[in-house]
Amino acid sequence: MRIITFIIFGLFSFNGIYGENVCYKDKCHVSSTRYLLYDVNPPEGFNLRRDVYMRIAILAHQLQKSTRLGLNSIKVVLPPWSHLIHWSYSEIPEYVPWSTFFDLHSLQLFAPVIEMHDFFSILQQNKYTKAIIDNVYILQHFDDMFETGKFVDKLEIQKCQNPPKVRYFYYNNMTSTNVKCLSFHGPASQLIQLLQNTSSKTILVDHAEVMLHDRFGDKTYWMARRSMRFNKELRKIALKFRENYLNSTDRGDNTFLEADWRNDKPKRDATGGPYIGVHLRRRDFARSRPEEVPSIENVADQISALLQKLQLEKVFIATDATKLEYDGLRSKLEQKYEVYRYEPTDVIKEKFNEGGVAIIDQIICSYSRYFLGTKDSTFSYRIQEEREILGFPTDRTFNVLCKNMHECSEPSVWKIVY
Ligand SMILES: Nc1nc2c(ncn2[C@@H]2O[C@H](COP(=O)(O)OP(=O)(O)O)[C@@H](O)[C@H]2O)c(=O)[nH]1
Ligand SMILES: [Mg+2]
Repeated sequence: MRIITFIIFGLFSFNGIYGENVCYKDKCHVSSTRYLLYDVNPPEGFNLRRDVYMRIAILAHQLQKSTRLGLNSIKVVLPPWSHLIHWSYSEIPEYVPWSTFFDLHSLQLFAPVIEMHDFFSILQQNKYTKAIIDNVYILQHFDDMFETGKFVDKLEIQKCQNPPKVRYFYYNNMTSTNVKCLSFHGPASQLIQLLQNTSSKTILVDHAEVMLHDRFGDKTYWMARRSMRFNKELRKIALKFRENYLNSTDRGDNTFLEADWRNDKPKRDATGGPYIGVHLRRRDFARSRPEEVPSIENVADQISALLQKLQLEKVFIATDATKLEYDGLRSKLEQKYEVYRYEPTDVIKEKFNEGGVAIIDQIICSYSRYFLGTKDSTFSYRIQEEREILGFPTDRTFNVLCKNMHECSEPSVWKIVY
C-alpha cells in the first residue's frame, strides 16, 4: 500500500478538472492547480457552516484575481455534508455533496470551488487508495489574547492545544504526515501569508471557523451570498408549496430573481405572499437558553397578534419543534387562522434528507409578506439575507419572536449592498 501511494503521488501530476487527464510528469506539463481543503468544528450546524463557506469563498475569489502564480491557481475543495449533529444518520447517505443543496454552477461564478468527489477523481484514486494531504493546519485561537483581551491580527505555528485529528472528513483514506497547529487571529485573507510561502499542492485548514470575515457586509460579501443559490429542485418544491397552499407566486409577490445572480438589481419593492413566515427554533435552543426562548403559548399569542395587525389569514411555520409542541401551537392558532407546515414525502426526504427539508422551510419563509424569526439563530439569519436579496422592505424582515409581550430585544439589521 505504501509503495502504491508513493507512486501515485510521485509520478502523477495534478491537473485541471474539466476534461483534462492526469498524466505522467515527463509527458505533459505539470498543472499549477493547488487545492485548499477546509473543515469546521464538528458541533457547528448547517447555517453557521454556510457562513464559514463565505469567508473561504471570498478568500478564493480574491486569490483568483491575484497576479501571483501559485495563488491564482488555488481551488477550494468543498467539505461534504456529513455527521452534522442536528441530522439523524440512519436515513441519509454518509457524504452529501454541495450540489444536493446548492447550485454548484452558481457558486463557481463567484469562486473556484469543486466538490470532494471531483477532487478524488482528479487524484485518480478510488476509495481504497490513500489521499495524503501535503500540509494540514489546525487553526486555534491564541490563548494569551483571550487572557489579555488584546486582539491583534497574526498567525503563528504553536503547540497544539488539543490532540490533532488523524482522520479528515471521517475518511479512512485521507491522511497527512505534516500536521501543524496554527494559532490564528484575523480575517481569512491572513491565510495568504501562509499560502504564498509554500508550494504544496494540497493544503487542509481545519477549524476554519477561527478565521474571521474579511469584509463583512460589503459588496463582495453580498456577491458571495448571492452566489449561494439553492439547488433548483428544492426551489421548485418550495414554489409549488407556495402556489398550492399559500396563494404565492413570484409574479404576484414581485419576487422575481434573474437566472444569473450577477444580473440581480437592487430593489425594495417585493411584497411576498399573503402569509407570515415564522421560524421557531426549539430543541437545543429551548434547552440552552430558557430565559430567552418564549413558551409555545406565548408564540401563539405573538403570531395571532401579528396576523391580526397585518390582516392576514395564513401563517407558515418552519420549526424543529417536537410534534407535541407544534400541535400545541397549531391548535391554538387554528381556531382563527390557517396554519401551514411543510411535510416532505418519503421520496423527497430520501433524496434531500433533513438538510434539504430545512432549506425548503427556509425558502418558503423567505417569500412571506412578513418574517418573524428566532433571535440569534443562524437559520433565521440566512432567511433574512435571502429576503434582502429578494428585495423586501427591511421592516418586514428583521423581526424576531420576543420572550414575551414585555421582554423584547431588537434584532441586528444587516442590509444588502450592491
Ligand atoms: N426543517 C427544519 N429544520 C430546522 C429548523 N430549524 C432548525 N432546524 C434544524 O436544526 C439545525 C439548526 O442548526 P443551525 O443550522 O446551526 O442553526 P441555528 O443553530 O439555529 O443557528 C438546522 O440545520 C436544521 O437541520 C426548521 O425550521 N425547519
Ligand atoms: Mg447552530
